[in-house]
Amino acid sequence: MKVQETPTPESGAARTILIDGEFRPSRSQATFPSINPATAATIGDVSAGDGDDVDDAVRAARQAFEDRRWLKLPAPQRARILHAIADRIEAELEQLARNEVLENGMPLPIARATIGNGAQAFRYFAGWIGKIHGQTGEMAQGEPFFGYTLKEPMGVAALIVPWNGPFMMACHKVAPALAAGCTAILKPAEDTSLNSLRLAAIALEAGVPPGVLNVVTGLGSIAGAALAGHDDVDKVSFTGSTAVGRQIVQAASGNFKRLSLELGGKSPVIVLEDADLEKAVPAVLAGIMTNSGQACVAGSRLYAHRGIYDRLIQAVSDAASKMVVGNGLDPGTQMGPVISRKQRDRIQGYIDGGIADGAELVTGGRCLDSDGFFVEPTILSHAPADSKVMREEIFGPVLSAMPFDDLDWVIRQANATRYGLAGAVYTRSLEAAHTIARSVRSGNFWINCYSVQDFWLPFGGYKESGWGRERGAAGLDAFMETKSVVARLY
Ligand code: TXE
Repeated sequence: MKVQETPTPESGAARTILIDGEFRPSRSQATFPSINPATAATIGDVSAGDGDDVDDAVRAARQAFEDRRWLKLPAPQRARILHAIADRIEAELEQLARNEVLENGMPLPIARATIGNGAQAFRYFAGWIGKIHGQTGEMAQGEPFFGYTLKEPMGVAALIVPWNGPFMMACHKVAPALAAGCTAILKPAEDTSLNSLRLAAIALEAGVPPGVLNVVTGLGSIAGAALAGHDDVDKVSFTGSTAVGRQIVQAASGNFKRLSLELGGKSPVIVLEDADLEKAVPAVLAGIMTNSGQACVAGSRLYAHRGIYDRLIQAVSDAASKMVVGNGLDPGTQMGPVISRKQRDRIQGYIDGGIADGAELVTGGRCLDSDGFFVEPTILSHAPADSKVMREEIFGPVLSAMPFDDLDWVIRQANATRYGLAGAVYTRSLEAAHTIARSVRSGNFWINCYSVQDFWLPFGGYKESGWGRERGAAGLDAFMETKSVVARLY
């Protein structure tokens, strides 16, 4: 099926709510602008969906789930459709990447990589379709009884996505939801709505029946909250701030929605004295500066052994100060803007607060004089352990560093956080690497590299970094219920 006139960043058509295969405005006709963070210019108008639009979308998704229009397609056909989505994403990669730069600001090569990653999500989860099995077993009651389990889709899933990797993260949720047989309502972040519409249109064109994947654009506090509290939504998969994650837990309690929460982080990066600094320096830098530090796994706390501390900080700062900051569409740009004026001001507040708390500014520290929302790559040294820059998620290009002497002490510091999403160690010692990997309480950990990921590896956080795992078998299971069936044979 060909979807007519998918709203694009350029068209900004304000018909950005997709229900049952039709794009339409919000019922209230209200809109909000989508802003290019590199220029502060308006890209287009997006429909501000509210509770009424959410009701419509949930009704459509419920109907599509109940009449099994998706699940009754044979498994090989569903798998082919997911592969067809990936094919179309790859065919449109350049346009999707440019849209991503316009709305999010990331450099074009990174945008291309994230769009390609989104396509891979569909290929990975397509591979699961047809391989979803329950178990069979004997019953303690003896022979006439026979037991087995069924894996069944959870039902209607709300997929609430953030703005820091908008297309890729939408794919990371839509692909497993569809592979599990759920129907869904995708709620993109208000800063980055438009590529989600193209994704949903691609899904329709590839053969996903209308109503199986719906989109409600709108503000989190209105459209997102309506989804999280809706009694006919069975599952919420959310990526965003820990504060909103907490609100979703409360809103979801009405009907005990199943929840997957991928929340914030304050990930420690530990560099031992024996580390290969030539490899560690670029990895430490990329670990925090990629996507202007707007990554949940950002390696934002650096603990370096005192024996190499000054050398490391100097090398990381030199490299940081040479980074080309600019419009993501300009060739050569290594770091784009942050997402919004609000985030830029918030980041500046953290930097100023860190310096006031006693951290030493080694490089960066300021916003660029520009209409866009640019923050210099910033390194703060000797940040006090209890300062906000060492404790709170800044979500900007700001690395807070501290020297250490003792391994036990640094492990305690690494764990002295409410978060538990990721961490890393750089060392040549096998013993130290694996001891630290086991000691840091986080859902992801890297040895001599950073943020290297794959779809078969579950991704998620300990502690206040969230609930559950995305990707891998666990990511699929997060959209399924297990039913136990017992039969008496005679
Ligand atoms: O996030 P929000 P914001 C962190 C990061 C950042 C901070 C604030 O520290 O600085 O959050 O960013 C939707 N019910 N992360 O304010 O509000 C919203 O529309 C339901 C880390 O932009 O959490 C969007 O779709 N949904 C993170 C999504 O939640 C609601 C990525 C995320 O927005 C809602 C983003 C509500 N009441 C921010 N309120 C990561 N883990 O990667 C908002 N939303």
